[in-house]
Amino acid sequence: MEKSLVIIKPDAMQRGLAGTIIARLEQTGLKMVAIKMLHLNKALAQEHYSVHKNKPFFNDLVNYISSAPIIIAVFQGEKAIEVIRRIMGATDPAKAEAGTIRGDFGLDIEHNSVHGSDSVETAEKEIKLFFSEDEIYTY
Ligand code: IDP
Ligand code: MG
Repeated sequence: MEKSLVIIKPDAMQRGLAGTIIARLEQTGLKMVAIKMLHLNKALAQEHYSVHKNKPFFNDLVNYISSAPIIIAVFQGEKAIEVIRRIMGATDPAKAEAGTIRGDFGLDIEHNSVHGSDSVETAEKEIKLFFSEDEIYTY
């Protein structure tokens, strides 16, 4: 059983796509075990994206993700990380296949609607950043 952290990014929130994206995630058979709405401050945004701190797009990305409220959730199940990466599609919506979340809804490489963890280690770190243990449910 794996857990993955998902973020519904500001571009999706602002277009009323949160429910649609959550439905697609649930349709995979993965179970939603935690969810909250947050308006990230800069420090938390920088921490979440710290692996990208030397990238040219880092400041823009931090400003974007902290620009408006987002939904942060944890999905759990077999191969949760890989399953979510697959249904999200490629980072750049222009390259993401039709039928993927980014292929269908992403606006551009930055405003690509959704985040999903990329490895077990990253998922653990990301989940800890946003959720305490008692906010993650078993049912
Ligand atoms: P991922 O979200 O598919 O894992 P990463 O390479 O980890 O992609 O990048 C994290 C986020 O940074 C992307 O989802 C996107 O919002 C943004 N990003 C990635 N590459 C670029 C870029 O070249 N220009 C602007 N923003 C980018
Ligand atoms: Mg990534």
